[in-house]
Amino acid sequence: MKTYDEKHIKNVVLIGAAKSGKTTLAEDMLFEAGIIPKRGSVEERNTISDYHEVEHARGNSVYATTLHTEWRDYKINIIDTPGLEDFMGEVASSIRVCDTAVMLLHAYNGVEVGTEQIWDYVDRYNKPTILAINQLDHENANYQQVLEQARRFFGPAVTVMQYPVNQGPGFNAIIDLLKMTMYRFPAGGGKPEKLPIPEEEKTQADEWHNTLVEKAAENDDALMELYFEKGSLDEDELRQGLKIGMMKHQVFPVFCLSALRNMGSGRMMGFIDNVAPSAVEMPRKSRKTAAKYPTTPLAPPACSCSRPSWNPTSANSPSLKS
Ligand SMILES: Nc1nc2c(ncn2[C@@H]2O[C@H](COP(=O)(O)OP(=O)(O)OP(=O)(O)O)[C@@H](O)[C@H]2O)c(=O)[nH]1
Ligand SMILES: [Mg+2]
Repeated sequence: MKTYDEKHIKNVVLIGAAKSGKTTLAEDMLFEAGIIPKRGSVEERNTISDYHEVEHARGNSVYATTLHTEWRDYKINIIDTPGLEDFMGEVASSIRVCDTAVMLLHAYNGVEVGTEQIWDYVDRYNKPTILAINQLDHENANYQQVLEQARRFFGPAVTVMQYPVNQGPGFNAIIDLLKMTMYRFPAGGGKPEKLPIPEEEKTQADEWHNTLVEKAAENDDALMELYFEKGSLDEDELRQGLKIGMMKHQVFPVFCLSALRNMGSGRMMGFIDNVAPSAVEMPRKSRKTAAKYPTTPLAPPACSCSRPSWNPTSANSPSLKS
């Protein structure tokens, strides 16, 4: 494995109500990046993440599992957490050590009781959050309804980054409002084709793109000035504004996924690389010891240990984070 400096390591936790698809997404992120040659499944009890016997017996994650993947020039450390209330301790400790939380919402069930319980911890620790609407291939997937529920529950920080073109069993295309591109996936998922936004989607895409630009601009005075000057922001400026918004808990970007069909996770990992804050970018104001323990490669060790265990299926190490 390559050596990564602190800016090129992203620590994310996958959270969400039971059965929203966290373990399937973790498997997909590893597969998509070529860390594993074949995807296991929860049904076949052979995912990298759910390796304990009790998890096989129950068909649920029970423990928080640390994994890692590499996407482009970044290392993404992943903690896959359980969704059931009984295991909330695992979830809370994982949120505490992550830099970005990826909250999965089921494309039909939307915001569930489990989502609300888990959100209390994200809110308490004020963690930058991505909302990932998963299972868009579900026969009853309803993106619009889930988005409305999310807006009601998470508030105005909900920021649409992507929307599905054809949700349901035929799901294979996403419109990305940062790139203003349509991604169309091959039948088996994987690398999407990049296409122009179709004529019939242009009005909707333009409208939501403008909202995205405003959302990115409003978190930073310099960007706001630029926006007034130019009437728009370029991709890099958008990324910068979204990053600031995520760090202030003013932006929760919404992504589209079908983890089971290997659709959408690559683009989301690209966003984690380029926009989600790394540990060194996060403000440490609230910690009295922060000045004593700066997060730089030359500083003395100072870390949180969230899971002192060893995963025999991926030979990973304890989860330590400064
Ligand atoms: N159709 C469809 N099914 C999915 C998708 N992602 C996950 N599933 C299925 O949803 C079920 C739950 O998936 P998991 O990955 O175990 O969900 P989880 O959030 O890890 O569940 P817990 O660990 O119990 O909280 C399994 O049957 C998966 O095959 C998806 O994108 N589309
Ligand atoms: Mg799971």
